[in-house]
Amino acid sequence: MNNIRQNGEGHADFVVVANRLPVDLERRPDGTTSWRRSPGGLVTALEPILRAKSGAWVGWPGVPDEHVEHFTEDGLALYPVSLSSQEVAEYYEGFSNDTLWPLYHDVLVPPTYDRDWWGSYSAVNRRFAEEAARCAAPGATVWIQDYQLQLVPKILRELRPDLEIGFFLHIPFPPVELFMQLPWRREIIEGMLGADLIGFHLPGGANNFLFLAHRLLELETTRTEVGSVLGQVHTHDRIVNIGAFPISVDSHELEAAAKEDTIVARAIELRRELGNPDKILLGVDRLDYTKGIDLRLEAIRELLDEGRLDAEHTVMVQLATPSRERVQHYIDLRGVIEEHVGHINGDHAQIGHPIVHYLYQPVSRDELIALFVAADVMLVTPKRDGMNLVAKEYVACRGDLGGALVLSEFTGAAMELRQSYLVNPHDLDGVKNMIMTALHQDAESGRRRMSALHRQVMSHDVHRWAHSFLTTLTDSAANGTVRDLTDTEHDLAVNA
Ligand code: GDG
Repeated sequence: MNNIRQNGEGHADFVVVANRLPVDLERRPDGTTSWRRSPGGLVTALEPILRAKSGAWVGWPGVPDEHVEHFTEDGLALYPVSLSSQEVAEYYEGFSNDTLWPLYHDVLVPPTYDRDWWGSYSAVNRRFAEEAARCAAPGATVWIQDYQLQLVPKILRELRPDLEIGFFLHIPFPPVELFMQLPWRREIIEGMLGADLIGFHLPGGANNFLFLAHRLLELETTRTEVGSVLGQVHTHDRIVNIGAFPISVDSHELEAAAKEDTIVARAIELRRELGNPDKILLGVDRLDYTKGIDLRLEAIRELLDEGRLDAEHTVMVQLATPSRERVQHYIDLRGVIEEHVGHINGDHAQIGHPIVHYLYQPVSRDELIALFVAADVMLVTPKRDGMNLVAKEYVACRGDLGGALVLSEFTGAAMELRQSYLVNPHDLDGVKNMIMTALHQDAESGRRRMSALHRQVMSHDVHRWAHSFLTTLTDSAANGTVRDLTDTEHDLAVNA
């Protein structure tokens, strides 16, 4: 990353505001720093738009107590927001990930309500809004991402009423009974209502929000169904559109990668390294209590104990990417998962032949795709998940129509991937039975199922998602009304 240069202010026509920048600042042992790209679905989807439109990205560089001026990297204008160690502990690990994250995921663990964390969350949200206000050109489009930044739309509108402001929530939006626990519930809803368009993955989240805006703030809400917009909130001076925009993956890129010779060869080699088992089961998740890694391992353990799974010819690979490692619930969960893995291997493995291959470390993108290609059954069993991109990535990689997807009904992806083997993750016997069904599916029905899934993911990719949100945002900001985009319009715009 050597082409770092200063960038002018207030010139960006399109601004993305997210907790993290698309690059990570890395501090070397000798104290010097460097930038490393951190590719993710959002960057892939938005990069072409950022480049075409003189775009800017506002976010935290991932390291506390670093003050970095804005700069341009590989043609992208980046505006770092610095956080102190205390803010990382209170705004990020605290309020974002130990209050909002569990509250929005069905209170799977009890959320902590801490007034200092709230103070920090408010202050940091203001800093993000001020940075966005600084770099946006007059009348620019600003797209704010996710639960860490729910106050930014309101603050930004106060600072810059000329802007077109969109907000998208990547995690579920909870029902009123749960949301009402939050001591700062009014502020959060008012914060989000600073946007012209608020997007959720699913209609359920959008409806929960509409209901809350009415119940809590006594605002008039109306139901409409035009394109992705499901309703409107009428504030005293504006109309805010509320819609459902299910995110997706870069399906075509993944499908092509999965067919590359090197990846196919690596998939074969992986199977050999795993001892050429009859069946490979795969789980890929951030290590998070929402993802149901523990219950999946419990299901496998009982199936082995009962002799229904053949320990000699079955292997499971579980990748658990380290995440939020200083939050106590995550430390506890790691212990639980590793105990399960130890039990399964202790009881059923043989020397040189573990049943569960468990990695607590990220793997490269190519290795991940090779694992998707090698896996006979993909296990995606969250107790609650906004969407779950892993499920869609697996399907995109299975252009060969092989493999099977066991998918929790409690993921957003389950709304679209109806031909998967759907399970209720709270019903352990149901999960066990469905794993056995997926393992023993007959080849023809397996191909039929995968073909339907693959078609869905190929025709609804992340570019379509971004285009759909941004088109609706422009209509919303212009006059509060939206047009229903046809499939052809989507395809033309996406392929332009
Ligand atoms: C939030 C919401 C929503 C994982 N391990 C490795 C690796 N990954 C990649 C996956 C996938 C991504 O990380 C995880 O995305 P998910 O969607 O599954 O889950 P969250 O991180 O919880 O994301 C979620 C999403 O936002 C988008 O709106 O779908 O519901 O919770 O892309 O492939 N990638 C590599 N190595 C790994 O070891 N290279």
